[in-house]
Amino acid sequence: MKNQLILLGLLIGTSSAQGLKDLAAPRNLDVGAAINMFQLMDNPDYTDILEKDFNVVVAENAMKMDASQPQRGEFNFALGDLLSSYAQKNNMKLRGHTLLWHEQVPKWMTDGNFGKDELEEVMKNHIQTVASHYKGRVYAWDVVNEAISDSGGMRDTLWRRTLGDDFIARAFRYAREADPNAKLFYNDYNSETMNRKSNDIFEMVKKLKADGVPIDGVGMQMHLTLVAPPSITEIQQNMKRLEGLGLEVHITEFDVRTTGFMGTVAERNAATAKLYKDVVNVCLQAKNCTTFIVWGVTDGQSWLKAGSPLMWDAFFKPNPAYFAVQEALQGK
Ligand code: 9MR
Repeated sequence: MKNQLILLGLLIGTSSAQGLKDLAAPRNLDVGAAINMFQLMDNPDYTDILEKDFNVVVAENAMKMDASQPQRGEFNFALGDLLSSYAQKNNMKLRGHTLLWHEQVPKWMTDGNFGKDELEEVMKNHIQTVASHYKGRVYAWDVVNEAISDSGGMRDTLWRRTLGDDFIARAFRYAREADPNAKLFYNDYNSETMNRKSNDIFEMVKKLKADGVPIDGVGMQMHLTLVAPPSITEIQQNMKRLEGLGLEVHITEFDVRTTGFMGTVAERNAATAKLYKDVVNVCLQAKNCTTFIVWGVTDGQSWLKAGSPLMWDAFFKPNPAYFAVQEALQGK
């Protein structure tokens, strides 16, 4: 009976049985979501969506340094392991976010007053302990997150101040040593079009490649803003130049800040849906863009806390953006 209903659904053109991941698979695209662990643990509406639509999961917060090494040398993998077994059970890939960042670091790290050698040891130990723990389970890691400044050049962080600019190269080498099979990514925001920041990232990853540093790809976070949408042509150009370096692109944290939009909610949602569709299309067209990940599932749980940035509303009902992505994947 169930099969007949699915067949009927397909015949009359509804694709309710097919999740986004099913539509994306023949187009060689992975579709993922950042996971809120509280929702994962006790909300079946949430897990129903995950299991229907996504084949990649990434912890929104649970695998960051403050969570995984809350005290120096004391690691806590409880939540990450839970997500990892959930992913395994549901045939999903687990993406790792993130090994090295300047935010969400534990207090012992920021207050540590470490000298160069000691901080290098902290960095190496963190990267290698975490990457070894998830070896064979995390298929791709954001090794270094947001290390380029918004105003040009390297961002001034504790890592860079103490360790020097080349901490990035060493971070990638440590990660590769610990897990030779995971794909290693540099991940950042506001760097999807051709701009100062994406130029800096391009030059950086070009040098890393030239120096033989093990880097496989660049994560474009894509926290977009509806009132100042990015140029799709420039996104395409940016993906293309990374392809020229042999680098893969993952869209890692897609959402749309919709506040400030002048118009009705319906107009706002339609414009948001178009942006979703345009970006999925540009990714489908780029040879090296293999993954589209949204930064959360429902609007109610988004870090943006306003508007309709995601594909489901706060009541778990699909937004127009959901159907727009569906259409893009179907080539409509
Ligand atoms: O969505 C995350 C939010 O719950 C955290 O409070 C915040 C802490 O800085 O991090 C958010 O996720 C960020 C991600 O890890 C890196 N890129 C920007 C994301 C949104 O701020």
